Amino acid sequence: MPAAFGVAAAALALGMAELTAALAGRPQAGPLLAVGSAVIDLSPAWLKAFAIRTFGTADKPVLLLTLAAVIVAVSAGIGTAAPRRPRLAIAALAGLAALAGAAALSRPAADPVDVLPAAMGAACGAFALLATRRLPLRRHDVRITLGDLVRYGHPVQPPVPVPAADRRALLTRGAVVLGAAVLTGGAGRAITSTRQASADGRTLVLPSPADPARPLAPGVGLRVPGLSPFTTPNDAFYRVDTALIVPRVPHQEWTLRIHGLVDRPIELSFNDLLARPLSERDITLTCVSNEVGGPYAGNARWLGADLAALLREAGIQAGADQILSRSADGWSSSTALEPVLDGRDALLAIAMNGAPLPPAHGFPARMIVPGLYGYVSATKWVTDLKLTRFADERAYWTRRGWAERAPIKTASRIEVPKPFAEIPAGPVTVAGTAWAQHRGIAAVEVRVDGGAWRLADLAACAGLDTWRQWRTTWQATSGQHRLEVRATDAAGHTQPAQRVPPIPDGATGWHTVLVTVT
Ligand SMILES: Nc1nc2c(c(=O)[nH]1)N[C@H]1C(S)=C(S)[C@@H](COP(=O)(O)O)O[C@H]1N2
Ligand SMILES: [Mo]
Repeated sequence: MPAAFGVAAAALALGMAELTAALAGRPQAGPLLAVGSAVIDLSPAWLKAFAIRTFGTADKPVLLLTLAAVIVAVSAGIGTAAPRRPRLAIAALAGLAALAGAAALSRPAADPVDVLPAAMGAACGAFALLATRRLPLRRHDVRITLGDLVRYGHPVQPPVPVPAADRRALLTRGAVVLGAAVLTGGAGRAITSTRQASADGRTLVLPSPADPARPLAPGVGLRVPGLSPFTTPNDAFYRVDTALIVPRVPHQEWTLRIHGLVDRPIELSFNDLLARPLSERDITLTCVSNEVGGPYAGNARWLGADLAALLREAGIQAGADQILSRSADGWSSSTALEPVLDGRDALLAIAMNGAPLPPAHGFPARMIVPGLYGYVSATKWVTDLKLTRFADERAYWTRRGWAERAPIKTASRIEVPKPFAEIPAGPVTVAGTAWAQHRGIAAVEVRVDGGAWRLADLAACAGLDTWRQWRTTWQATSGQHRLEVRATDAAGHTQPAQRVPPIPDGATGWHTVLVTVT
């Protein structure tokens, strides 16, 4: 029972902290998010890779659940200790609060007020814990208290069973504490989400592009059931980032600084960005963590300002070979300058498929560079571009063992039939997607059971920077079969058979699908 009371007290502490963080306008300083984010940044690369591989996009809920489980366990312990060793319990609580406060202060763009949520939470948690103390739960208590004399007419001698009335009083208090936790926590979440809705830019009217995208040929998307669409809808677009909650950056407050090795540093507001001539381009984005055949690729129509033109306005100095970009949430990325300036459509994007960037995909603005993996090019919530040298500075993932320069490797995957599908004998459509951004796909080949490679039909080409769909017909005979695919890019490079893992610069190998023909 004291254990449960400890958990209720912890819930109240978290609820109060959440409310304090919301009222202070610093939701990121709430203990759960602050500690969770610190854990993400402190965990070693192999653990992150494992989390992304094992849990995919659910990696963040899994982290929060783990954190919640730890809190329940620790607070149950504190609750158990509280009746007999109140000082120890309060000290443990203070220690946890100090940890949460330190985590909040360690966040990028932290402010001294960020310790407030942890402090308020700890104060309320301590108050709730002390509420158990005045109940005679201490079976071995020999202290003579006035309360005991009044209640029992004599000093309490051990062992004294806990009177039912007091157990009920404890239950009532526990329920009150839990109710207060739900109320404060709920109010905090409500305040934060109301604030965020107005900062999301949902109501923004997008300027029309000065340089619109070429209309998509009807043949870029093949009509094969089960094949992913040529243009990935925003809500189906993969998401990969280190942010535990989606950073909310009000566009009214957003600025982008361009500095470092430049002649004229620039600071740009969101209105400045909207006022520039904007281009619209179809570009396929890919994550370096994508395993062979994996889902971390998506194709969208982006609207944005010409990134190379912006940098040239700032005056690029000799010696600069890297754009070190930073995001509102403190992530950083190092992009090779040369590909950005070579004439490809590198964008400072504000919209995706006709809508302002969804918050999860970088609102108000993000970078998009065709041909480079996301971690070296696609900074979301971008606020800072510094021209530097690879020799001088590194970024979030390059400090953790990933390659400095990471052009996207030629890739292909089988999307139809699905792995382990059972299909009837006869003609079977095999179809999928291939990509080699900024080089283009020249050929896709399929083979069955290690036999001869056969060319697949390619869908219409939408440009060098997008993926390309393909299909072929296979005369399936009964039994188990192994389908394999490989692509050749327009530079003449064919995907190698050799399997290498994503780290440090992207996976290779042929995507293989096993099916049973009946
Ligand atoms: N601020 C920020 N931007 C980021 C990341 C990040 O962790 N933080 N991850 C990058 C990686 S690894 C990829 S693959 C792309 C994914 O973009 P998406 O989530 O819009 O698909 O964003 C990039 N931009
Ligand atoms: Mo990525």
